[in-house]
Amino acid sequence: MKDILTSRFVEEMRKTTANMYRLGWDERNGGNISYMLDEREVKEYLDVKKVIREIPTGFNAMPLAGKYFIVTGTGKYFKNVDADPETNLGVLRIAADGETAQLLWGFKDGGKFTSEFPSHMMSHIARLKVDPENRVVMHSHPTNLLAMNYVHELDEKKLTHTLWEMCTECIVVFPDGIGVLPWMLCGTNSIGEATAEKMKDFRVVVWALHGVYGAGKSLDETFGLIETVEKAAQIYMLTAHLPRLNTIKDADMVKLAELFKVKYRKDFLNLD
Ligand code: 2HA
Ligand code: ZN
Repeated sequence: MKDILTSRFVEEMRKTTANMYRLGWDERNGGNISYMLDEREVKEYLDVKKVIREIPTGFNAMPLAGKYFIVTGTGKYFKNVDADPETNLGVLRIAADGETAQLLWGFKDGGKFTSEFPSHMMSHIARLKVDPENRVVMHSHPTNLLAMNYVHELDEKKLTHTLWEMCTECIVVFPDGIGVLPWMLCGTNSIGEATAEKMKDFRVVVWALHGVYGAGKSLDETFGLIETVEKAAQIYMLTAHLPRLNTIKDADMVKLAELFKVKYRKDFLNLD
């Protein structure tokens, strides 16, 4: 059995959480990540028959039964993942009944998965129906996007349109736009259900006055998605109080979307 600390997935989780912390998106215990793993890859590092602990999922995760995930822990700081992955991360399998998570590695101090586990697992279920290659759900508190929540209307079309206008590549990177949930109590099954409902249409979902959820095929792609939204929000926050002299036109965004052959939300543009 190979040492799990040398695995690609632990290495990627260490690098991603460190990057997100460095960017100031994940203060204290802010943010959480879940990454669906390939069973064959997990078996290179772990005896998957050896369950350390069983942890109730708190909801029915049956569509993910038998699936393996590496997830960040509740109350754990992204800042500390790199130095101590075995305490701050866990590898688990969803049991056949969908009601239990079987811990195979990690959460060494007796900890458990992120408080946002329902939102993560429900989002995986929703995204896998739209994109069978989806593997990652990522939650974060990016500074400029959060600031923008206080000064920009939280209407999906208006918010998406403003962000698309801020960087030329935005419409290519998130052509499906930004879903928005109103402020809701976090850590609950209700916010999980609402997030998953939005994830049917959007890979990026803003939790008003809290943060963002992103989904994608890999940690790199999902990080890049949130990074691009955050960059656009930063340009907005740097310019919102200044007279606007220039802007990317909707007709130009159409040209970009057509060149890169992305399926975009036409109804989020103002075309005549
Ligand atoms: O885990 O970000 O939404 C800390 C959070 C909760
Ligand atoms: Zn949060």
